[in-house]
Amino acid sequence: MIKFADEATIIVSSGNGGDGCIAFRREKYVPMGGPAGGDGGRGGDVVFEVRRNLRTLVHLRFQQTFKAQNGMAGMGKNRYGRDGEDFVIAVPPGTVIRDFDSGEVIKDFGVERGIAGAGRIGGAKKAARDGDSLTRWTFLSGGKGGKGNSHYATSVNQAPRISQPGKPGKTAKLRIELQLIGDIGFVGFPNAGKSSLLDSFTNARPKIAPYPFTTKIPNLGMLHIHDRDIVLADIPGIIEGAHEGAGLGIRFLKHISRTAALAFLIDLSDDNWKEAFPVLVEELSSFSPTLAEKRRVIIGTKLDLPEAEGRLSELSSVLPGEKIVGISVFSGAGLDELKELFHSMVVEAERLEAESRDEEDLFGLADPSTDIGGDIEFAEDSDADS
Ligand SMILES: Nc1nc2c(ncn2[C@@H]2O[C@H](COP(=O)(O)OP(=O)(O)OP(=O)(O)O)[C@@H](O)[C@H]2O)c(=O)[nH]1
Ligand SMILES: [Mg+2]
Repeated sequence: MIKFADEATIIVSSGNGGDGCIAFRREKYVPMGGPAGGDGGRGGDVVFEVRRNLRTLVHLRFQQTFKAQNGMAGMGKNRYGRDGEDFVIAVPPGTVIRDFDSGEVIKDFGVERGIAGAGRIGGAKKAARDGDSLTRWTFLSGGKGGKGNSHYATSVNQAPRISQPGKPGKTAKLRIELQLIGDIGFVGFPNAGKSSLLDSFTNARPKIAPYPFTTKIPNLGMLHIHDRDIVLADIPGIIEGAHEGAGLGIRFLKHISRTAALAFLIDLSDDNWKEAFPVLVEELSSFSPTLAEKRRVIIGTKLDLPEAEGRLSELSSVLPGEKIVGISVFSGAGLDELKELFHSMVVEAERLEAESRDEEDLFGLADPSTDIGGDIEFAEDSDADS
């Protein structure tokens, strides 16, 4: 089973510039042939590269310090030192880079939404237009190489014994975080049927059981509909007081903070069905108000059970203005309708996102960095074939 790491601490350094050289031309019968010390090479840069095939930060846990190559010193006969090679650190989409000490966001690769990868509307096309694909980004540049003594010859000093040292590279300690990116996040009380829905709509095979807190870590699955992929994110159940740590707490909400929409699952066969929605909204708001304001659909589950009878229409009447769908993963009721709804919600969200980005660009306000906080520990990746 592959470990899924969603946080790593690393130390990165760019290369030092190579020193300039002090040398003189040696020519037969010419005592001092003039300065001929070459320049040092540039130190290598530290570069981050987003790779769409990566889904974890595991590779940053085996090794934690990364250094780009130093530039070589300049040499005699005016030869330049070779530039140091860049160090390229590959990260998955959805990676956020923070300064370790201040926690400040340095770079947020999450704006390339969609684990689904290439071919998404919005992101890819827009990025190409900007010429800013965000897939390769230089974080620390290497130190400049020093000048050789040949630069210092003047009419009064034709044999300068000075050269310039290379500039040192820079070092930074970083916290790298990965935010799983789904299109639609499932929220619900434990046992509401979230994993069952993921199982029914995707080829993810999460654990399903008739007791609460079966799901301990988020699961992602891909729903294919109308020639596109929609990533569904199933997270552990939320109960009243989760924001104070009850149950598994709300730390997993971080994983759905960037979804286009949320699906609230409510078990209509359970006696607590009426309190579910207000409690969930309350817990979400205490984590992040924007989460509670996301576009959403309310799904009444387990319609096949006798206890659920009549409750779907009652739910609609107590929550006017909400999109409500009733389903049963056993009988198949409502599933097609729900798929269509997921599709239209995601498409609509993307359209608005692209529009607002265009507006921001117009006013030069584009700022992809967001701070959503929340600490996350290791988790097991149940979907090892990703
Ligand atoms: N009758 C019926 N049972 C269902 C339906 N959907 C889910 N269940 C059952 O409800 C129980 C809980 O389902 P899960 O999918 O594990 O629920 P969950 O919301 O993921 O639960 P946690 O992971 O604990 O938060 C299981 O026994 C499922 O078989 C349904 O449509 N009809
Ligand atoms: Mg579950």
